[in-house]
Amino acid sequence: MALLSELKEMVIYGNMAGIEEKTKECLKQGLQPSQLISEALIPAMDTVGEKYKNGEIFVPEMLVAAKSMQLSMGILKPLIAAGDLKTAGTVLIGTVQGDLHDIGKNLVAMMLEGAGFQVVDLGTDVAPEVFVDKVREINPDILGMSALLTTTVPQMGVVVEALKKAGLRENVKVVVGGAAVTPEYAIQIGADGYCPDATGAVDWARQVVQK
Ligand code: B12
Repeated sequence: MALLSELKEMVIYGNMAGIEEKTKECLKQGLQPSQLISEALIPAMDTVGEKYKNGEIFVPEMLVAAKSMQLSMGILKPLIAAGDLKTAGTVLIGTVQGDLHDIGKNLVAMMLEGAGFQVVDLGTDVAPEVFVDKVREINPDILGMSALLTTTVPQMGVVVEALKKAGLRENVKVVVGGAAVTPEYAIQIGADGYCPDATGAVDWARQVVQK
């Protein structure tokens, strides 16, 4: 589909000026918001990651690509989140300390909201004690943590330990995700779940609150 590849290219080349128009055009042509995300925006970020790894682009280019994706997501978010109004459960989510990547975390939050969950987002670079204090304060059904850097993944284990120490571990289900996280690591730190993507996170969250 030409429109989808055009949208994808606009993210890859960081075309911030035109991306919102293109997103609207895609919707006008009948494409679904979820399709724009899974067939254009996410594949675009994969390409950007590859180019960065191969030394073809650098952090500034990666940043404008990310900003372009966020502009497009800004248009899609209300459409996805409009789905369901009743609360399926509460999810506390954040990116761990030292890590500023938030696109994937935002996508997970957005999809969960769309599925009817109330989502409290702590943002990025969240210190373990901030996660723990917020769990104590709002008593969520689920705590979701995101990490994209191999250097920040260990923070997830630190948070799980801090929850145990605070006597809160049994009160909340912990799910981890992000490109640098593996299912094995989730088991190793005693998390309740790992999901590779946002749709998986929604399925997992639904199962957890049903139990
Ligand atoms: C965009 C980007 C940036 C942007 C981030 C902007 C932002 N607002 O997020 C900027 C330019 C700031 C950036 C900075 C850096 N980055 Co960067 N970045 C990326 C890039 C290209 C895309 C990430 C992304 O958004 N992907 C798209 C989203 C949708 O995917 P996702 O995050 O994986 O999320 C999905 C799943 O993982 C899952 N998920 C995510 N979170 C959660 C949470 C839960 C609870 C669940 C269930 C699921 C889940 O669901 C999501 C949706 O399907 C990746 C390459 C890549 N392909 O991953 C590199 C990458 C992550 N960055 C990398 C690096 C090295 C850096 C820097 C250190 C570069 C530098 N020298 O400064 C800094 C670190 C800054 C910091 N302290 O965090 C490396 C990491 C290497 C490693 N393994 O550690 C990567 C892999 C690039 C590479 N190939 O080398 N980066």
